[in-house]
Amino acid sequence: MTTVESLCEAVQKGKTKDVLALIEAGLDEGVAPEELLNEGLLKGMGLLGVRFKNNEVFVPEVLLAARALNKGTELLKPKLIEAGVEAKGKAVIGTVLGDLHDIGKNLVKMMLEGSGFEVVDLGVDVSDQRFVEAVVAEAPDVLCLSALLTTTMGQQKTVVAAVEAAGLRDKVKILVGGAPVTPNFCAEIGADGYAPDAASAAELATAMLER
Ligand code: B1M
Repeated sequence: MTTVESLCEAVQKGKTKDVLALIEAGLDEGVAPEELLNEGLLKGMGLLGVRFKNNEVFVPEVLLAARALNKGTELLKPKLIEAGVEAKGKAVIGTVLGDLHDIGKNLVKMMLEGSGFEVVDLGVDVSDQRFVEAVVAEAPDVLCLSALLTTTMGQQKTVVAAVEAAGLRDKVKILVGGAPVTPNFCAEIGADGYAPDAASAAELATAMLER
């Protein structure tokens, strides 16, 4: 088994220590950080997600895997982010109310930072009012909303409406994403852009600054 394959296994088993050791080993072997992320960490979580859906594993196992994945991405972060990029814009990011999924949101944050954004992370389960308060307090260029559940994606609409009601809609671009979100949904709720993954989110946020 290669180091990347072992990493993929270790994430699924939620073994944080092994995940960190395998990342170090992979980097020592000269494996690209992107490969460790995509083929090791994210592939492992994807495979576990299928088993979660099929009721072969349950919430505790998925939580352990999520912790291992988050620790792993923290370790990889400096390798993935170009050093010394000057802040070119400001973003506020959070996972919407009722939703506790933060792995994708953390990846988007990391890619934004890698693209030179200063990022204020509001965490998970963030209400529309907290997003509005952050837009007032932080004056970001881009407001980033993540939602992973079909039951919470409607909160993205609530946030867009709350920003509008607060008279701030022309002050900030709103970027939405997360597995159930689509370009059509983005248009329907009046957000400014949709990105399917973290790298495209950073690209779109950058393009929004230039508009
Ligand atoms: Co949850 N969960 N979960 N879960 N969970 C899903 C999302 C699910 C698809 C699993 C399944 O049934 N197959 C399903 C949702 C079904 C649906 O709504 N259609 C589901 C469910 C049902 C639930 C619970 C309701 C389960 C329960 O309790 N019965 C519950 C809800 C809790 C809540 O939020 N209130 C729940 C709980 C959990 C855990 C807490 C155990 C854990 C989260 C831990 C954590 O995040 N710290 C968890 C996990 C880990 C998953 C799966 C397995 C993996 C999600 C993930 O992190 N993927 C997931 C199944 C799956 O996706 N295969 C599942 C990796 C991550 C990198 O991808 O987050 O999609 P993702 O992010 C992507 C893109 O979406 C995009 O970029 C990222 C990649 O580059 N993106 C953006 C994300 N945000 C973006 C924002 C942007 C742009 C792009 O712009 C702002």
